[in-house]
Amino acid sequence: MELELISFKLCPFVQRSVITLLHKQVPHTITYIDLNSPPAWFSEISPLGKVPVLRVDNRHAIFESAVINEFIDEVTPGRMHPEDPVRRAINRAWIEFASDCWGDHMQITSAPEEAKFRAHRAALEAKLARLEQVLGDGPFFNGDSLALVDTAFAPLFMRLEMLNRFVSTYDRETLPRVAAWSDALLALPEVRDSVVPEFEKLYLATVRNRSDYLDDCLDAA
Ligand SMILES: N[C@@H](CCC(=O)N[C@@H](CS)C(=O)NCC(=O)O)C(=O)O
Repeated sequence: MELELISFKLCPFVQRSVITLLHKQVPHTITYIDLNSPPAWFSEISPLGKVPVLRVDNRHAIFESAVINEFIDEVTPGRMHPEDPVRRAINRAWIEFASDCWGDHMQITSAPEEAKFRAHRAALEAKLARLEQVLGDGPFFNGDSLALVDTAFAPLFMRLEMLNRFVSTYDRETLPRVAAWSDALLALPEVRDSVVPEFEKLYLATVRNRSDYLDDCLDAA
């Protein structure tokens, strides 16, 4: 089966699928497009004009990262979802929750001034506090093995840690399970290698562009 992932270098949703492909050691290619000026062929295969899209055997196009991830998981050996249907459903619900956390990340990284940053930081922290309540002893969401739900959060934690060097995006002390989960995910080679080498530079440049407040924090660091 030939798998081609259509990507944008900064997209966290694409990154989820890359982590899954790398974790499962699935041969694949990645084609990067410029979302500001997408090629005509992309509009034909992506109904919402969004990445990721997974092209299968150059014949089928699958969109939506959660669906792509489940597909990759199903067609390769091993399972990145719990066997128990209730637990599996709960994992899917938290994957959806991860997408909501992206809204807060977007707001945080677009904040024009400190007061707005603080308000959106509080919203994100409240969501992370919900996660703190459901996390066990780790290292991953379900325990010892990496699951699709972990791939949904790893891109968020990667970005938050990049920002944490300049400004605190959540309090690691009051959310120790979240912090430990983040550390465990970011230590994985499949997470580290799920972005292009120049990712941090690109990401911080985008953040500087979007937020005057974070631009000042980066300057002050
Ligand atoms: N729900 C989608 C979200 C994908 C998404 O928002 N992708 C962004 C890039 S990170 C995109 O393609 N945006 C282009 C647009 O909205 O025009 C998924 O999980 O795949």
